[in-house]
Amino acid sequence: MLQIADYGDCSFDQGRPEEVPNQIQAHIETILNTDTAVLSLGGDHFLTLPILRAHVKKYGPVSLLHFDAHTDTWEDEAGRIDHGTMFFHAVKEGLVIPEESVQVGIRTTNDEPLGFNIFHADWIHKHGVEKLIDNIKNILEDHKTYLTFDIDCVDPAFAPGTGTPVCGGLSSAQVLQILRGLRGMNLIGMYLVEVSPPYDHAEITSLLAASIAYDFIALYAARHKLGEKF
Ligand SMILES: [Mn+2]
Repeated sequence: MLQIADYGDCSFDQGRPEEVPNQIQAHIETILNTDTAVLSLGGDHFLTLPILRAHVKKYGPVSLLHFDAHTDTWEDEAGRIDHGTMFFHAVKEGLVIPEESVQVGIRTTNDEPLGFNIFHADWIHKHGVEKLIDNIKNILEDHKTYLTFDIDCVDPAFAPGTGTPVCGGLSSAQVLQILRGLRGMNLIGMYLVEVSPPYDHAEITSLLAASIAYDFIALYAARHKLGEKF
């Protein structure tokens, strides 16, 4: 059994947007320092960067299990952080080990994968979920892994409520099958992002997001309460 608390929102000063990443990192560190795992919900995917910084401060460099239509590793020489560049920065800062990390459901192009293991949506549709799960297990092994899930990994037919939808994605059933196939992974933190209720229809996307978040908690419990490993 897990004890779970809703810790509320992370507040910040809208007049000082440049301070937001540091405030979020400090907020996450406060929770991690109590030896509590954090499931973060909502917002722009770039927030993974300060959240990762907090986790790496505690755990050291981590593997990333990243569900998305986009790699979010586009280079940004100017040091600007946004929801397409944060994993470029995460690699350059040494927060994640790309060779021990996996990106799932990608269906946009990026000439520089930065060493990440990428499983495009096309590959998954061709080879199937079971083969994907085997590959993910072989790459993640027992490495400490941070799980970050952009809802746009899922096809807009199942998750229309998001800002940058791309057709040809995974179904909601495939996503749940993948997560349930990864019981035993060494999960240290979780983040579900880019759900945008104004773009949603009949709460389809929100329902899926809630289901995925629930499965994240079950995945964490399997490892940390039941002691399961791959
Ligand atoms: Mn995305």
